[in-house]
Amino acid sequence: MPEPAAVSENLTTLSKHLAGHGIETGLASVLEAIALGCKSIGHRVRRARIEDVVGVAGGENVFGEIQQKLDILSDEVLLQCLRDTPAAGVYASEEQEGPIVLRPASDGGRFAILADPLDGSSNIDVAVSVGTIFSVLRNDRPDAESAESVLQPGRNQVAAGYVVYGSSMVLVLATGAGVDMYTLDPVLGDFVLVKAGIEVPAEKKIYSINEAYLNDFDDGLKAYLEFVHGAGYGARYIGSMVADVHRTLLKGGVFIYPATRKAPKGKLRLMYEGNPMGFVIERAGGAASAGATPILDVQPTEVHERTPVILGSRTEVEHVISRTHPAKT
Ligand code: P6P
Repeated sequence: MPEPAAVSENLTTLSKHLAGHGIETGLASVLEAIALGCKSIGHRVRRARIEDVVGVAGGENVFGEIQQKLDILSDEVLLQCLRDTPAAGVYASEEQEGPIVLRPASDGGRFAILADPLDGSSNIDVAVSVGTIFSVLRNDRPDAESAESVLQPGRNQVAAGYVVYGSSMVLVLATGAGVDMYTLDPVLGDFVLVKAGIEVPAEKKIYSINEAYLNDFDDGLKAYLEFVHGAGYGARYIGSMVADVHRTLLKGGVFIYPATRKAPKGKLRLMYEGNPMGFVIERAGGAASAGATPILDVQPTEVHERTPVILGSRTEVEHVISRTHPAKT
């Protein structure tokens, strides 16, 4: 009797893996709702040109930035998925002026979810990888203050992650149990575990920064760039945070979106870009700094505030901070 063929495919789905690692039911339901929303968003991204939803929507977001059609579509999809999830209490996103209270904690809404529904959306028109970034906090304020429950430091996150819409649809999820990577199996229609316990390489000679802003960088950052230019580093910059961070997580190196003279707090948002990516990288053994302090220790005062981001391999982040903030080393 021939040996049965070994099951080469890993059929551990997201739901099964969460249940197997003691993730509380309410949080698991929120993460599964986010994953469902991302499957739908990924499908729309892939069909953007067919459905003629590339390009600008004609309106602006709360910051006066041009909104892409898919930015709005993606936000609506995530919001709908979370409205249908009893444990989801508050939703805030780059596309929403302020936090939306879905249900108070007293009615089961025990988690606050923040998201950049479609990060890097201006790259869609040219088929560059984009993604959804999400952060989950406990909605632990009295009902009357639910909307303010999102203003917590990133250290308080109970889960965070992102989905890359690229050559495949990849979900990276950080929880108390570590950082795991799933790929959407188009046949199963589900995210299946492909790598558990991801760790950022301790060092790697790759730096990722938009050097077009060189003249606006401070002297410390210019000194860092002189160092890497003479030390055999490779430069990689996709211009899509999710893609640049995903590469940094898997291969190592450092991703930098710094403060500049024109943007003294940088461009990226603390609550739904810096914090979730910082949580993923720290849970994977890397470092994530806002310059003078770890990103996750920044006490937010406003849901859309910006932060400098320096994250990746511990040694590589150290090379940056030792030059930009010498007193901190
Ligand atoms: P720049 C995309 O627009 C984004 O928000 C991030 O995904 C990306 O890291 C950054 O802006 C790129 O900004 O100024 O280099 O084009």
